[in-house]
Amino acid sequence: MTEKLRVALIGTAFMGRAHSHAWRSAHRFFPLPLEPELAVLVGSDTGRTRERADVLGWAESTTDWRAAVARDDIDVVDICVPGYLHEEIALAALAAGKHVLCEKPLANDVPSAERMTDAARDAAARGIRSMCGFSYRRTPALALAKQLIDRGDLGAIRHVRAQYLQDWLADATVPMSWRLDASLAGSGALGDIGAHSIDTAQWLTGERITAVSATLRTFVDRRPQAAVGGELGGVADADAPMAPVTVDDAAAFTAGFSAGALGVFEATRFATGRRNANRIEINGELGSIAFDFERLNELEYFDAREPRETQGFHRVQVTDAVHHYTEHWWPVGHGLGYDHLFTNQVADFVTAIADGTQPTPSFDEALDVQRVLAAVSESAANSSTSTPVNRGT
Ligand code: SOE
Repeated sequence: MTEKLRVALIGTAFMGRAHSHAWRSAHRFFPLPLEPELAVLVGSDTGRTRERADVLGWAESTTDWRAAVARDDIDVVDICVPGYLHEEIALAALAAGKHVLCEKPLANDVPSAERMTDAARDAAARGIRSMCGFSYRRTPALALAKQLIDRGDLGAIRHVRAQYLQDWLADATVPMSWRLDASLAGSGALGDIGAHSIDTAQWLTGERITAVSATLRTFVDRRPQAAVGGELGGVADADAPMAPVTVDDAAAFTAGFSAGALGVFEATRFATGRRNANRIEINGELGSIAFDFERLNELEYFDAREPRETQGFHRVQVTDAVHHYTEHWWPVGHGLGYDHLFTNQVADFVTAIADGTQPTPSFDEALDVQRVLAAVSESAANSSTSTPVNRGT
C-alpha cells in the first residue's frame, strides 16, 4: 500500500478550493510515491469551514491553525490565506517539521520573506521541503517554452514582454476585499498578478531582474464594504459605507535582466474584457515564444533559422503525450484547464518530498520575486525617476 502524506490546508476561499481539488486528484492521475490524505481543513468560521470541508473532501475541520500545524499526524501544511498571515504560519509549520506549500506572493514585504526563506533553508537541512505556489509554471505550454529556451532554441534573450490583464475591478461598485487592503495583501495588482509575471519571466529566461523603473496607479480609491463577500467581485448594498483602497489597481514597469535582456511588464485588474490574460512574449536572437493563458493549451513559436520565405509564428498545440504534464492527462489532445495547474503543482511537490529533492520554486526564488515587487513599489514612489512632459504651456 502507498504510504500516506497527511495534509493540513489553511484557507477555504478560491485558492483553498483550487488546492483541495489538487490534493484530492493528484495521485489519481500521477504515479505518486506518496498518497496525499486530506486530513484537516482550517478556516475562520466553524460552521462554514465544516461545510467547505464536507464539500471539498476533508476528513476534519477546525478554526485553530496553530493546533492543526502542531499535530504529530500532519506531514504537510498548505497555506492559502492572505499574505499577512503567511510568515507566522510558515514559521510555525517549519519549526514543527512540516513540509510547506505557500501561496504567492511569498509574503507582504521583503523582511518577512527573508525570515521565511531563512527558516526554509534551516528546515531543508533537516529534510523538510518548502515551495511557493507560482502555479503557472505548471502550464504545459510554458513548460515547453522553458525547454526550448533551456536548450538554446531562442539564443540570447533580447526582450521579455509580460502582461497580466484582468478586469474584475473595472466596475467601481465592486466592493472592498482583503486584496484591496495593503495591510492584508501587501500590494494590489502588482503582488497579486504581477508577481506571477515576474516569476515566469525569471524562471523562463534563467535571468534575474536587476533594475526596474515603475509607475503604479490606483483608479478607484474608495469602494463600498461588501454585503455578500465574493472573493473576486461580490455585491455591496446601495447604502454601504465606503472604505479606502490602499493598493495599486495597475502597475507598469520596465526591467533590466542580469544577462542583458530588456523587460516591459504590465499588471492590471482594469483591462475590460480581459478575464485572465496572463501573457508573455520572449524574443531571442534565434526565435521567439508567445503565450496567453486565455489560450493555455497553445504556444506560439517562431524559429528565425527556418527559410525566410516560409518563416512565421506557428501555433503549437501543447496537448500531446510528448508534452510535460499532459502525458498524465487526457489522450490525443483534449487539453487542460486552470485547475490542472494546481494538480500538476501538487504532483511535483509530493514527488520532491518523496525523492528528498528541493521543489521549485523554492522560497529563495520567491524571495527574488519579493525583492522585485519591493523595487517596483520603491521606483514608483520615487517620482524623480519620471520626467515631466506636456504639463501646461
Ligand atoms: C486574482 O487576481 C487571482 O486569483 C490571483 O490571485 C491568482 O494567483 C491567479 O492565478 C488568478 O487571479
